[in-house]
Amino acid sequence: MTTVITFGTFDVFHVGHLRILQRARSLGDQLIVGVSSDQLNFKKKGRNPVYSESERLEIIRAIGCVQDVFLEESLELKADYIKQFNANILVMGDDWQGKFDDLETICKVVYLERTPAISTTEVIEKIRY
Ligand code: C2G
Repeated sequence: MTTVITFGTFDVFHVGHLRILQRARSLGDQLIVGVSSDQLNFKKKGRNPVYSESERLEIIRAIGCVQDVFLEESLELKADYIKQFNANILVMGDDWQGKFDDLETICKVVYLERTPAISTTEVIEKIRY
């Protein structure tokens, strides 16, 4: 049984989010997703997400290729989460290329290409104007 784990905020869920989850899932038998807490998101991006952490958890939990979700409280806890879920593969978008290579001592680390031309920021801008 190969367990894949990935992380993200997944705010204002869009097709770029869906595709990375589907591709991550295709690398193993089950996919576990760490959804960034509101507080962690504020630390990373300097703003509150549009959807709250409980709404984002609910949405990701309902995606067909996702087997389990949990709240990611800190970027530094990745090794603990990987061990807790016995994950064999860590998947990250290539905007994080190289950033988690040190975790290769406990699991395989794979960076997948982002879907071009879509982001939460762009969706928010489109709605705003
Ligand atoms: N993504 C993608 N294509 C896009 C937009 C996003 O493949 N057009 C991917 C990102 O690379 C990431 C995932 O979708 O793997 C979630 O994106 P974000 O919510 O922006 O994730 P981020 O806030 O970078 O959180 O611990 C790491 C962080 O929690 C990652």
